[in-house]
Amino acid sequence: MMNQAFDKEEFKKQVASKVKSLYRKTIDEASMQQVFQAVCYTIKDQIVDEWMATHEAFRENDSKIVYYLSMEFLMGRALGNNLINMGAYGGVKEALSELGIDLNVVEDQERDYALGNGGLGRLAACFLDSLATLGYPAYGCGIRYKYGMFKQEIRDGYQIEVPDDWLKNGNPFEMRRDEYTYEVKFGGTVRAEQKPDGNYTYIQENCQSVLAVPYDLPIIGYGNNVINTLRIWDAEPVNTFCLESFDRGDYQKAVEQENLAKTIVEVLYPNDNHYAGKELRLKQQYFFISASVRAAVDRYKNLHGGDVHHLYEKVCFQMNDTHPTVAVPELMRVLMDEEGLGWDEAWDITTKTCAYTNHTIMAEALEKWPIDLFSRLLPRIYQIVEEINRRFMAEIRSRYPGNEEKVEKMAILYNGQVRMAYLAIVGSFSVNGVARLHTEILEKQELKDFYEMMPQKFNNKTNGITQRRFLLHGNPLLADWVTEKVGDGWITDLRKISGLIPLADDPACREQFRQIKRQNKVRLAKYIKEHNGIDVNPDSIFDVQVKRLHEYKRQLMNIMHVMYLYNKIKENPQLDIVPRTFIFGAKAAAGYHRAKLTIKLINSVADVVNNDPQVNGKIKVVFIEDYRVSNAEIIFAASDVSEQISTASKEASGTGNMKFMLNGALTLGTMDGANVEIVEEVGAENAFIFGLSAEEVIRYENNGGYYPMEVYNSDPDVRKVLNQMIDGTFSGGDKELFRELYESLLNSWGGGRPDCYFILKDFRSYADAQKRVDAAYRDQEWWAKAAILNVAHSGKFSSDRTIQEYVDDIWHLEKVTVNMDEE
Ligand code: 26W
Repeated sequence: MMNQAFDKEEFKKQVASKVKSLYRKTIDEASMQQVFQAVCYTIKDQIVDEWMATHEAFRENDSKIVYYLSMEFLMGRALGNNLINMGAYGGVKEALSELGIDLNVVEDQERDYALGNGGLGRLAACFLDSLATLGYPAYGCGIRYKYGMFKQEIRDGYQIEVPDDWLKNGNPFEMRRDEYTYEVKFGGTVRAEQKPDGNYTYIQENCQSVLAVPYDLPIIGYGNNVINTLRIWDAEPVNTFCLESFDRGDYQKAVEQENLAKTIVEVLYPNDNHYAGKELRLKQQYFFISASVRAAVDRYKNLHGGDVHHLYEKVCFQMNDTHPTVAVPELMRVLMDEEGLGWDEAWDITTKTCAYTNHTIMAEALEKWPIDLFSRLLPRIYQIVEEINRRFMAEIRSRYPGNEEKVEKMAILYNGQVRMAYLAIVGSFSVNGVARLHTEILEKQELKDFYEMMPQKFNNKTNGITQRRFLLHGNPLLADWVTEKVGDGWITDLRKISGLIPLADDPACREQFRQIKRQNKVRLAKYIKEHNGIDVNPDSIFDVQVKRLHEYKRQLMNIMHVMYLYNKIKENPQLDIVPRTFIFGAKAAAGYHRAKLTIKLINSVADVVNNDPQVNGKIKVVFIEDYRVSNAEIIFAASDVSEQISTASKEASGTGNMKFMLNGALTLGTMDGANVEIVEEVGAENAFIFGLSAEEVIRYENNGGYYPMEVYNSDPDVRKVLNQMIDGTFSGGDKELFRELYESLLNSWGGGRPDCYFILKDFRSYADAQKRVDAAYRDQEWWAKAAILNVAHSGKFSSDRTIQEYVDDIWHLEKVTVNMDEE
């Protein structure tokens, strides 16, 4: 493989020949985009043997395969990561530089594959990297959206959404696989037909349909020749619009089918943690699930003489949240209607094949499809869901006789809705949360009834991240330093990074660490200057909150603290504080008004603070436009403080928190999600923890909330900040602009409780923690030590560890080895 056998001269030759055959140019004449394309095609040629060999190994070993079903894969850029995992990054860098080309510039030609919103989508991408690196047979199954997550522009402080035409220049790594096309049916009616054996078969008629055409992307394992596949489905019309249909009077239908194909994969829904109930979204779900499930069943049948009875021994469907839950009834349909199995047999197989991961307890995120919509769009699937529900209700009644309240609470079909989470739980053999605290809350609160009835299904899998992208690729300076100190074992076994622990006490190592952090801050400062036109001081504390914008994540509390600090400086311009740069990056869902208003507030505060001569560089506020995977890599590397300040109990896990830790930032956070486990690993003395506990938050919630007005009345600093939202201080005199935010904190705007995310309740505790950050940073020796200890204790948070736990407890896969002997 390229690992051992990277041939620089050969590589240069091939790139030159690709540039020639693709563009009729020499390398010198080619644009950087053309060089980028040529480099990618060259790499694709080089990995195709391993890709084939991997699949050959799956067949030879009759491997069990996990199909990771996900509406989102937030891959970021492929080129750099592929080169790293092939072991060719250094070689290619050298080869290109001999041609006078900078690999970083070539990498910058690539668009992010932004086929996801945030945490859930990025987790899927990290999991694919770990699965391939550990050598486990896996497919990612998703949708080839024409437009991914929108590109964010900031104009006049407001977010503007620009379509993400990521395929404009083509995708050199993808491979269209027409031969694995499936037809997917929507709507129409179901007719039961009696077969000769007396059983019934069900036929969906008068329906619309589209073709699902798969595109495969290689997922390259690190240094092991294993190449897994991400299969994303595109939609095409069944027969392109033709006169024939017109003649037959099917004109309308032909147009409709063409439109369906066009719209179904048009765009990723940009909602994070918010269910909108859009018909097209349900179509997307069934579209990719039907194709993926049937592809998996067909592959299994081909290898096992057409008999599906032992499917679960070789296939596992892992459902990434409830979005792919139609996999349960779809597999039932395939097993019964297409394979001729009876209900009991089919149910036994299905519930041994499907597993479900829950990623959120936010009530507004729960998918509940209206039955009329669901049954109209998926008539046969709905019949099956009805029967699943009927049998499940009977089970509840026999388990809890006379307890109709239980039945109502747990029914899959209730109040005119299909409760997807309940369908997922009932149809799966495993239900997991994504951090210890989150799983506990599921078991004790949100899914209590289900946990009581079927405790054996429940388990925790604390999330993780891939160190190959977020340290090795994103932070080469620190990666090299770690390797110099503890060897390169950490790249595939992050626990080995604990070898750094003793170095935290070595002043020379601390100095080296500080230098690296400083260089990374200079790199980010340069990025900010280029993209925002703002000068930031690399010697200030880089205090960073980057994540989706959501009320529960409390970016509002962060910017309110900046307002508070600004007021303190105005009261006393001599105020002794360590210079701080508050950095934000966040996309708001396009229809989430309050979140977008928070972005405007951040930018408005930035304008005032950054341009006030009295502030004199003590604090700066920067909003980084279009936060995404590729600039995240640069941001994590440069951070000192990691803001993880969600209302306790609301953030299921968080994964950004782990990326900061790995890059030596100190956590400023609540005891929420995986923060709890981060603090457990690194020690509370090396983090800044504040705020209500999850238990306290839940107790308040169960008792009708709290009175934010009491905080307003008793705390003059908080009162001043709140008043500034409605006195025009940060809005050029406009008193109405931010009123909604003010009201949401004090008087409940648009219904609900005021300050339901406990911002005012936690504010003092947060400000105190910020003071501790300031004090701690003055002791540079202490800070460097704590930062190194954060890196050193990040071993648990590799997605390699997470994946190994999924394999041991849920998937039960066996590793494959792929030997590429030189011929
Ligand atoms: C139906 C609308 C919708 C869309 C996306 C509902 C829910 C989602 C996701 C579940 C939101 C999400 O990304 N959740 C995040 O998942 C991460 C990976 O497990 C966790 O680290 C985050 O805490 C969680 O918010």
